[in-house]
Amino acid sequence: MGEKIKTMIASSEITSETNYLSRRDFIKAAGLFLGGAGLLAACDTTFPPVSEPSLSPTTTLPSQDRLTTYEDITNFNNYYEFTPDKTRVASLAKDFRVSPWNIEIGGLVHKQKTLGIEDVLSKFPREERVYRLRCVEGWSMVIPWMGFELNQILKEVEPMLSAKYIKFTTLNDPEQMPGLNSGFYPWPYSEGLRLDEAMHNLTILATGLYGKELPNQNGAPLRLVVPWKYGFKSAKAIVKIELVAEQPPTFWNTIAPNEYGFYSNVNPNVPHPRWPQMTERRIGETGRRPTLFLNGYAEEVGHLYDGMNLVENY
Ligand SMILES: Nc1nc2c(c(=O)[nH]1)N[C@H]1C(S)=C(S)[C@@H](COP(=O)(O)O)O[C@H]1N2
Ligand SMILES: [Mo]
Repeated sequence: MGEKIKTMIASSEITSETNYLSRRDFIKAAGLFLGGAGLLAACDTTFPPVSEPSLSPTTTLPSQDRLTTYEDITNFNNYYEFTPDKTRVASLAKDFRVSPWNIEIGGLVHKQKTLGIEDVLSKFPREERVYRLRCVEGWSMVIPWMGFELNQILKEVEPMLSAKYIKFTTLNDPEQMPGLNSGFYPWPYSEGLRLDEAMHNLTILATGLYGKELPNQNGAPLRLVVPWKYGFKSAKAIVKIELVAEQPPTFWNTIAPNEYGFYSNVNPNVPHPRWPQMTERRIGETGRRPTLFLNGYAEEVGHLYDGMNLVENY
């Protein structure tokens, strides 16, 4: 596996070989988001850590990984509320309204909250996280997200001892999202995590990518990213986060429980009835590469599954 490197360093090294924004533009964009003159100064000479991460931001990014282009990340999307056609999500989501937007955080918590998206952006400064995203259909990307750790928001609401799982619910607005008129699916799109998975420092809520605002097609204004799980766990357009006692039902698990388990950890050793899991196609590249156990994040998150049979708990 690759060398252990800081996320920030990883992205700056990769930057020179991609069409990433020039460093100057990136710094400008980051400053714009944060409105922080101090941060701008601090970022002047090195590639900008936009804020100090609350916990170690290290991650394994094998040196052969290159950032997927902005073009590909924003024009090849899964977002069934708009369309199952990956190449049409961007145009259908073009006028999606991301403001005003409220996120309700409740359930088994001591301090229930409803935050406007602008409160979220100002309360939880974002940092860059470069993560691999592996879709269960057999393709993958490397994405420079902007976001903050989910545990920051969870600590604010003070989970009760009885809370064991988190349920994420996303927007259900058929007027804006044409796919919602398809009666077959158990709308709204929902997802879930075990509380310890949600608290892990690799789990983020993303509000941007490539140093820019999060594009609508990628889940604006707020989207979950859990890099060691298949892409469908990363719910887009979140409006509600609930702490619950029991494992919650989820969208894909409800549709086809034999194909999509609750855990859905990336695992080349657990076959899928329709798609290859041993190898993947990196978008923008030719050929296929081996899929890594836990998407290459085993060192960081493997302990969450100690003693669990990951073939049974797929
Ligand atoms: N609300 C919602 N979130 C969703 C989906 C969706 O259809 N609706 N698709 C998922 C799937 S299958 C994948 S692979 C990722 C794709 O994210 P991207 O388009 O930003 O690459 O989003 C996930 N989040
Ligand atoms: Mo996916």
